[in-house]
Amino acid sequence: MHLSFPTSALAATAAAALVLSVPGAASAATATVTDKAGDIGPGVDLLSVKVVNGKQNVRVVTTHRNLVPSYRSQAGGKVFLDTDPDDPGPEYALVGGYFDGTDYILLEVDGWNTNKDGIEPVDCSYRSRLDYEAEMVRSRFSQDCFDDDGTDVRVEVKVSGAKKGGGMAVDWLGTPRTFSAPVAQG
Ligand SMILES: [Ca+2]
Ligand SMILES: [Ca+2]
Ligand SMILES: [Ca+2]
Repeated sequence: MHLSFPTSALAATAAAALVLSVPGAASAATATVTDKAGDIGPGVDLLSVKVVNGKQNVRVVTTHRNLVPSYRSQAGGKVFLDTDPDDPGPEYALVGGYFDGTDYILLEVDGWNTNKDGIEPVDCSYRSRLDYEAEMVRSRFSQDCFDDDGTDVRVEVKVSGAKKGGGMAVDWLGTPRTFSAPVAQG
């Protein structure tokens, strides 16, 4: 049993090495784009968007100010994904509500209009989770969702929410209808 100490020490070292190597092993390319704070006043202010383009999944994490469970926020957002730079505008859009009881759906789109005729939901593995505590929306898409899987991904995000005095406030990531720099698959 005198071997147990060196063995467990070795195991601990291996475990530590494993933990440290996870970001490298997954080798996902990551980019974070920030948006101005307070550029829409009351509403679900968008602060940043993180994109991780991994082997299996594309993940998009948006960070907000005023992400709350109440329906009074009327908050929601669209995460536009561009997987084909030769075709203008986004190829996909995740459309979802940002308060309790809302749902989300991934659509195959042809441009920025998500209400056009002929737009179909994508049948693939994806999910989106609201985290009010962290004020984040975490979305994950299997690479299988995309026709051009394995290519660079560019994003644009548009969020909206109720203004105190009525009407809706809209906050785009940076310049409206402009994609982030491409994030290559890691
Ligand atoms: Ca903002
Ligand atoms: Ca495109
Ligand atoms: Ca903005």
